[in-house]
Amino acid sequence: MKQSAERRAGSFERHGLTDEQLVAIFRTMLMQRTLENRGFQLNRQGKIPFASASEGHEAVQAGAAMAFARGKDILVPYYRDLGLALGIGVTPYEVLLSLFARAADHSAGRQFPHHYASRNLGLHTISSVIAAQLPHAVGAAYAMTYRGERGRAVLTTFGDGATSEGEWHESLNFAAVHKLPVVFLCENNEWAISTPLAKQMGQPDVHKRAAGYGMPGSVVDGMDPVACYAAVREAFERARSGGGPTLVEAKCYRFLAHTTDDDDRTYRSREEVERRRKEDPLPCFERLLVERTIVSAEAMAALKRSVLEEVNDATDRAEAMAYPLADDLYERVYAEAWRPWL
Ligand SMILES: Cc1ncc(C[n+]2csc(CCOP(=O)(O)OP(=O)(O)O)c2C)c(N)n1
Ligand SMILES: [Mg+2]
Repeated sequence: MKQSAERRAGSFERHGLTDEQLVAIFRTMLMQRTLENRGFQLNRQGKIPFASASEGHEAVQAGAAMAFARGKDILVPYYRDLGLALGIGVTPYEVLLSLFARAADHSAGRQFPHHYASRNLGLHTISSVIAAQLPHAVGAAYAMTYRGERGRAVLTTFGDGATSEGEWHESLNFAAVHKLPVVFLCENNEWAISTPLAKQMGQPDVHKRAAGYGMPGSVVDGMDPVACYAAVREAFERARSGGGPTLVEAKCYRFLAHTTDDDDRTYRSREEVERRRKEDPLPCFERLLVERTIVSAEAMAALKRSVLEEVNDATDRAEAMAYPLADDLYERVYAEAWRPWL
């Protein structure tokens, strides 16, 4: 991976991104981490039942979100994509409404946490059923082709474990056969809950499978947000201009347990996690922005304060909202009033 070697050697390729865009990427990454830590805190305080963890995926997601064209492209993500959701415009308040399961949440508190959806943002609701989102993504891309639309594409994401599912194969194959405008982005964090990569696949490089489908594949350092932006942008450009699908693999790592319901000490060593922590994309990218004087130390401190204030404010506002009423259980589920207990 050229980019990561360059990063370590000290050179920096900004791939056409302005200072403002680089700072926006960092802010998304910091917001993702702060919100996610807030989810874990609220769970441990007994205030919310569940939160998931995407620490270690921030660079992939903020980079990919920067390549997404709002108002044109469609995002069909999976459950670990808080940063992608934030990066394309979901607000921290909306995320907290979902975590607190309040009535004002977009699903009126009914959906599992982190299952965002937004018609305006082009965000499909996500799937907890591994790989089930892929046929949906390919279907959306097929619709674009069927309607003769150009200049837009679908971005869909998944983990390394998802690549063992039949839907994964069917989706890539169908997209390649019909040259559909899709970007398949694998967030390879080396674990599928407690299943390590070596027990999931004989070929640890997911992108190499692209050749078997007849589509281009690329691999990128998933701890480098700018490299991720460049890889996803290239795939988007191919898809939007009629060049068909691409399989992009971002190598990253999950630093925390799978979710608040998981204890990763039962299946992986602390030494492994500590070793991988050294690649943490947040401090690495922060250092780069300050060293290159893209952000001053004072502006960085102010940015951190503003992210924390926004999350604190969103937490207080979401927590103060009402729960859904039991009487409304079947609202927006059936076309007509449905009161099975009456
Ligand atoms: C079809 C199906 N099988 C099993 C599960 C249980 N499950 C939830 S997350 C997960 C791990 C998926 O790992 P990966 O695709 O690598 O994504 P990651 O969670 O590591 O980001 C599994 C097995 C599920 N949700 N759906
Ligand atoms: Mg995984």
